[in-house]
Amino acid sequence: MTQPTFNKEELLADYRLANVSRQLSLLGRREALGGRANFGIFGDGKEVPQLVLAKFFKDGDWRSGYYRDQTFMLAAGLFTPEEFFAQLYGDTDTTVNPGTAGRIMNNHFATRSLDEKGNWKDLTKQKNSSADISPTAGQMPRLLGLALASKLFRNNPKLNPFRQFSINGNEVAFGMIGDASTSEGHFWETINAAGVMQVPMALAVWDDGYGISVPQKYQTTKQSISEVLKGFERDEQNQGILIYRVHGWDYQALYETFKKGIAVCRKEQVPVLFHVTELTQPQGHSTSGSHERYKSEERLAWEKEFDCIRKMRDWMIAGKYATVEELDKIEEEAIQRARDARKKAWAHYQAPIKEERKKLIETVKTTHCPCKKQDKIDRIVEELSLVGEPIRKDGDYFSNPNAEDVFQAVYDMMHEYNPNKYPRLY
Ligand SMILES: Cc1ncc(C[n+]2csc(CCOP(=O)(O)OP(=O)(O)O)c2C)c(N)n1
Repeated sequence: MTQPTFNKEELLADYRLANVSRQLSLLGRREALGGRANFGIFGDGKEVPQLVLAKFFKDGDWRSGYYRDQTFMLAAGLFTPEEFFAQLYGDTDTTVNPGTAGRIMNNHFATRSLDEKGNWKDLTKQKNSSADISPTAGQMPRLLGLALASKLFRNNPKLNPFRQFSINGNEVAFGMIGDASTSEGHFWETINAAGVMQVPMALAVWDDGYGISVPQKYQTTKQSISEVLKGFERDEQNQGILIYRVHGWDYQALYETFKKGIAVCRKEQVPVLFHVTELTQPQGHSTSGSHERYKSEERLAWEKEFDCIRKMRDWMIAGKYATVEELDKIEEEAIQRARDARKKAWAHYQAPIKEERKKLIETVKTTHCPCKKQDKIDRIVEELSLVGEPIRKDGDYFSNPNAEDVFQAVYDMMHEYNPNKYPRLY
């Protein structure tokens, strides 16, 4: 392999992005465990391969991936640290949370293909992501469809007028999937169909050795998806799939491998698969569990040592791309960048809730009820006004322990106001 010379500024920017993304994951977990978000699932441990892959993601290309892809999305310029928190809180404002508008699970990504008037945008002039779905491997059939579309655009002249969708089929459909999800039927059907149809599909398998708590030996034959896929591999006699295997902590090898694979995929419209191995999951699968309960001491120690960001740091220092001081400073700044984003996103999420609470309190205080529940109403309103950072749950009928009382009291008020329309319920 030829030695690529890397640009120092670009490497430093990449290192910054990797660290910002990591800090988002670390803070995100705390936000979920602290009650500000319902659930958290993040991209920590996959930062370096994702930001390198994003270098080859061009305007007109499509992504069909899953919940680990935050660094890819950040690197592609399709997602910001503020949006990370907005989607974590479930902010429904499309201006700050354009990807999900609070309507799909957090760390599920999407770009908008229509403008405000509902017309198609020119999708060849932007990077595109289809909307993620939660069933693991559910993104695979769609990935195939996106790749097939480019093949049809290249081969069918009748599609030429639709210039806002494709430039002669030069696009690549980028797919991402976790190693355990390759056990799903959708994965295998997609692989087989891609090999048969020869479409420009580039699929990265992020291999961290686990599917939640299930280790690979119970999940994948031979404990290696690229090993079992060998029968699908292209050879001198047969078309098939180009398969590359690369360590997820090796910046240089990732760069060379992705560059080569995506170039062939785009030019020849052939499917490629990158088996990206030796990845880690520093915080475990999601906020629903703790990986310390199912990973051995040795595995946990190995994960620290092979953390892709740590490896990138060592490599940059060894290659004299950066000094320890420069990298330390970037790490510090990344912590602050993530904190600032959290603060901004939380304030934005809180603003309408605080406004609603204010209106509710004003309404209740100015509407006196001559019924026996008035004391209760006053108490509940007092409690609500004391909540420092109100979230929807504080006013949620189902999760507020006083909800039934609130409902009854408000209903009593309505009954006294208009007994015919609101008859006694109890
Ligand atoms: C069809 C389906 N089955 C089960 C689940 C529950 N589930 C969510 S993530 C996951 C494990 C995925 O592991 P892997 O593919 O290795 O990805 P990783 O999270 O490790 O990156 C499972 C079983 C699901 N979301 N969808």
